[in-house]
Amino acid sequence: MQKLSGFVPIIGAPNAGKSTLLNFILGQNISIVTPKPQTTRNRITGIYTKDNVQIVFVDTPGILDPKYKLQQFMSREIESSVNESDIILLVVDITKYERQSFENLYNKYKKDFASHKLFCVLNKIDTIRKEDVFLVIKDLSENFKIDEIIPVSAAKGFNVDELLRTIIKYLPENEFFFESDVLTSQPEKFFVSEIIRQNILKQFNDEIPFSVYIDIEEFKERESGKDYISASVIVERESQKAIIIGESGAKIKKLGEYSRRAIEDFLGRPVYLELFVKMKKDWKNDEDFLKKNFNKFGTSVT
Ligand SMILES: Nc1nc2c(ncn2[C@@H]2O[C@H](COP(=O)(O)OP(=O)(O)OP(=O)(O)O)[C@@H](O)[C@H]2O)c(=O)[nH]1
Ligand SMILES: [Mg+2]
Repeated sequence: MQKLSGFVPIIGAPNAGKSTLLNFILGQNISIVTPKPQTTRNRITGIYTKDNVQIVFVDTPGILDPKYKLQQFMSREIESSVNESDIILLVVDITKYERQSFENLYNKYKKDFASHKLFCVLNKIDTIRKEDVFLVIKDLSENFKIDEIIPVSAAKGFNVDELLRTIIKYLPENEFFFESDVLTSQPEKFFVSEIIRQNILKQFNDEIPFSVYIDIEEFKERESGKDYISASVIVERESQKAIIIGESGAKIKKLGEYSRRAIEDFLGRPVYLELFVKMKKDWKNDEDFLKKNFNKFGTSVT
C-alpha cells in the first residue's frame, strides 16, 4: 500500500489544550500539561504511526506577543514548525472563543495559513452546550478561510478519531520520516528536564515556574544500581533560590521526590535524582544563555 505521511504542527493560544491533544493521540504523556498558560516552551515531536500512515505532530508553545527574549525563542519554535508543515492544526479553546481575538491570532499567521492546509480544532467541547459549538462553527466558517473545522475534547478524547481520519485524507504520499516504532525524536534528557519543570509548575505559583530553567548536568546509566541524574534548577534572582529550597529544604525535597517518581514512571526504571538550585541573573533575557541552552537537548523536528 502507498505510504502517507506528513508534518502536522499543533499551534494555538496558551492553555488551548495543544499538549493534551498530542498526548491523547499518542496514548502517552510526552508533552507536559498543567492548568497554567505557557507550559510548553519547546516544540515537541510526537509521531503517530499506524498501518501505511505516519503523522509527525509537532506540539508548540502558545502563541503570544513576546515580552522577553525567552518568549521570542518560544515564538520561533512555532514559526519554524509551521514552515515545515503539511497541515496546520490551530487549536482553539471553544469556551474562550471570541471573533476579535481569533482574528488577531489568525492574522498573525495569515501568510502561513494561506499557503498550507488549515484545520481549526475546537477544543474543550465537553464543557459547553452543543448549540454553542454550532454557533462558533458557523461564525468561523462564514468569516475565515479554514479547510476543516473539527470540534473535539482532547481531555475526554471525544471526536479525536474523526480528527485523525480527516488529517489522513489530506496527507501526501510520502515515505515515513521515522521508524514505525519511534514515538518522539527528543532524547530522554529532555523529558527528564520537562518532568522536573512540570513539578515546579504544579508546586510553585506566581512568577516562579516561569523563572526557572532546568539543566540536566549528568545522566549516567549504570549497569548495576540506579541511573544517576543530577539537575540544576536555575532561577533568575537570588531571592527565588530560597523559595525553591523552602524552610529547612522542605520544598526542594518534595520537588525531588515527586520528580523522581514521575521520572521513574516515564523511564520505567529506578533513578537516583539529585537537585541543585543555581542563579543565572535574568537568564530569560540573556541572548547568550538562551542560544546555548534553549535547544540544548535537541528539540529540532527531524
Ligand atoms: N475541560 C477540558 N479541559 C481541557 C481539555 N483539553 C485540555 N484541557 C485542560 O486545559 C489546560 C491546558 O492544557 P494544555 O494541554 O497544557 O494546553 P496547551 O495548549 O498545551 O498550553 P501551553 O503549553 O501553555 O500553550 C489543562 O488544565 C488541561 O487539563 C478538554 O478537552 N476539556
Ligand atoms: Mg502545551
